[in-house]
Amino acid sequence: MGAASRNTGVWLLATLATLLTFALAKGGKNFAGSNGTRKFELTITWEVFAPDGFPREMALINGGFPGPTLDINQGDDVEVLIHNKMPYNTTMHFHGIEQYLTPWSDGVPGISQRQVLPGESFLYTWTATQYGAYWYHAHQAGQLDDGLYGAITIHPKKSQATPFSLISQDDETLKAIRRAVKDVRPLILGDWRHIPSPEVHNITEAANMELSCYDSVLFNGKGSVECWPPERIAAVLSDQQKDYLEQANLTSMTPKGCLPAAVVADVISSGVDTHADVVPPSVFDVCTASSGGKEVIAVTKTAEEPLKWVALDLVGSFGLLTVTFSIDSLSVWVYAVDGEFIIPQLVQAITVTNGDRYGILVPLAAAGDYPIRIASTIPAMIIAGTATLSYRTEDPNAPLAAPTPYINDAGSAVDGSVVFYSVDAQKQLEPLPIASTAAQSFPLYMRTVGASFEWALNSSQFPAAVIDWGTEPVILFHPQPYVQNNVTLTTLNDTWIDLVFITADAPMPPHPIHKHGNKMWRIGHGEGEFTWGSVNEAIAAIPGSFNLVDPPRRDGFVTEAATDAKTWTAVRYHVTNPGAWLLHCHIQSHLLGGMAVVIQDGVDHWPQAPPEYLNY
Ligand SMILES: *[C@@H]1O[C@H](CO)[C@@H](O)[C@H](O)[C@H]1NC(C)=O
Ligand SMILES: *[C@@H]1O[C@H](CO)[C@@H](O)[C@H](O)[C@H]1NC(C)=O
Ligand SMILES: *[C@@H]1O[C@H](CO)[C@@H](O)[C@H](O)[C@H]1NC(C)=O
Ligand SMILES: *[C@@H]1O[C@H](CO)[C@@H](O)[C@H](O)[C@H]1NC(C)=O
Ligand SMILES: *[C@@H]1O[C@H](CO)[C@@H](O)[C@H](O)[C@H]1NC(C)=O
Ligand SMILES: *[C@@H]1O[C@H](CO)[C@@H](O)[C@H](O)[C@H]1NC(C)=O
Ligand SMILES: *[C@@H]1O[C@H](CO)[C@@H](O)[C@H](O)[C@H]1NC(C)=O
Ligand SMILES: [Cu+2]
Repeated sequence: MGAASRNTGVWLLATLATLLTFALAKGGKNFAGSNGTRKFELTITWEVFAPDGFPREMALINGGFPGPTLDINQGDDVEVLIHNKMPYNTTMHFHGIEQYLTPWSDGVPGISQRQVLPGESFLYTWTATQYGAYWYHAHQAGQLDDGLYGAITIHPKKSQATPFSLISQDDETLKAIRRAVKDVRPLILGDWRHIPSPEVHNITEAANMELSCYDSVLFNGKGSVECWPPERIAAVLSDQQKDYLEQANLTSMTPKGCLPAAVVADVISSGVDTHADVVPPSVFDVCTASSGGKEVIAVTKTAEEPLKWVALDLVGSFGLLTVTFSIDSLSVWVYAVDGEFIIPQLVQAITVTNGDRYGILVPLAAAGDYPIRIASTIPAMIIAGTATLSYRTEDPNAPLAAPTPYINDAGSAVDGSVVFYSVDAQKQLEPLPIASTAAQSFPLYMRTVGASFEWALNSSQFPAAVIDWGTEPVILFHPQPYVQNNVTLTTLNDTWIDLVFITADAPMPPHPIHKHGNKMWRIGHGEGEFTWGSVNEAIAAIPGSFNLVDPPRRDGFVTEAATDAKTWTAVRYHVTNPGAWLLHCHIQSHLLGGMAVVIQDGVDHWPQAPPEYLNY
């Protein structure tokens, strides 16, 4: 990329920005009416901030964290102008947004664009073809862990069928539900660590092991470091955690609730030359309590409203954790998953992992302060935290409810009556037809290659952690297909594709695999070796393990954990969105460790990038 062409691109973008009057996106407000062009301006700075009470340098968007919600109507044209005022390169990805005919706005360095250098600006343009809950986050190295993210809400067009009459057929209730959904509030669930990602990267490489311990959990960017007494941590140790500790001749988790560095270095990284001694004690061991305040979702009933409902869009913006989400004493209706409406499920707990979105409706009766709880369910860490759903009725003297939890500190049900959201039982409100066979079937073996932080799909590692991209973005190679190492798959438009994620070894943790560009159907999963040459062959051999009629549809699926036996997970999708898309594990250390491939979908119909993107 020549300096001249880069400057021309920047100039073009800057001119565009001047010609079009941009409204400041602070607070999520913008000036455009519905079904027009929504314009947002995001200024990214690198500053000291203390989300959980511990000051550290991190990314702020328009001076705050998380960034403003991009509030959009389906059908709108969207323009997001970012100004990178950090001392680091960056890019912005719009998670779950299909970017139909705008693959150059997908925000993956080396795939869809060149990096946005310090001091530069970049204009992302796309059309909101979809509705529902999405989010934006940095896709440059480990910047998601530095707080570079925010929510996206896309209100469905009026003609969109809704699932609310499956929750209630009472007119007043339906009115209350529709009012709540129109006023849906994002609730971003995150994990947080005290060391900026560039430093984490350095320590990881020097120690040659994954730093699988965070400091706090956040709700919409707020949380606390809680240091629990050892008995509280010991009370919820799982068998797997006990087993790991035993193998390292240890008996307890660290004061932070983490598997000790010695377990990661000597047990999980067995056979690898590790240097746990270079890891600062604050990473795994030393717990220092601090508070960044508690997120409060305040809901007030007015006299005209006979019933009160609140709608929340849960967004899993985790770097590492998978959690159980639950609100004490309140059952919730899950009515949308990864943006799309489903047949609602009434539950008391939801497993939320990296990248997930769940739309929930909460019916409120008694006034009270209801703890909203998340608790880690991964072996690496026992950690939990709360926000508050504060509900007040029109009677200020009404007694407040005394809510009780459905889940414990390890995210498990307190008794057998607690119902978890079921992805296996997930039914789309508007199921689409699925082809009975696919044109191509790509087996992808999930494996570690060497150190505990180095991951691969098959033999190759995608260089996601590389800061200085020597190669040009894949999307610019149009019309020639591009091959980088062994990490590029190629498909034709209007064909059906199967991807099979196979655990190369057991034990293997589950991986939250996210595909850019489109949603997929999870058509099957099973235990044992995947011995078939293709998914088509597997369907013929073991039809009972597949569902081609009404399987769950999402932009991310968690692969089956392998404990003793290996497992496989098969997804199918229809290529209708030509472009270069990343397929990757959303756990930040796994992505940075290489667990990603590029899929060149519909190479026969790739759109031509406009000059301002080609030349940027
Ligand atoms: C935009 O609004 C018009 C008029 O209300 C409507 O007919 C059209 O479907 C909308 N477009 C989209 C993409 O929602
Ligand atoms: C990481 O290591 C590199 C190379 O040693 C060094 O230049 C850089 O300053 C380090 N960065 C941080 C944040 O520690
Ligand atoms: C645990 O103790 C046993 C017996 O002393 C020893 O053989 C083994 O190497 C120890 N394991 C670790 C990880 O230190
Ligand atoms: C992954 O590796 C397996 C086993 O070597 C091979 O059969 C398969 O074709 C590879 N997958 C891709 C997508 O290249
Ligand atoms: C940003 O990216 C450019 C181009 O790949 C690279 O040369 C430069 O070193 C990077 N700068 C920083 C601060 O990471
Ligand atoms: C691609 O994979 C093959 C087989 O594992 C390996 O021999 C080769 O070195 C790889 N090529 C690159 C560029 O990674
Ligand atoms: C790709 O195929 C789909 C399905 O047939 C079609 O609707 C779409 O127009 C095609 N895309 C392009 C860019 O040709
Ligand atoms: Cu992973």
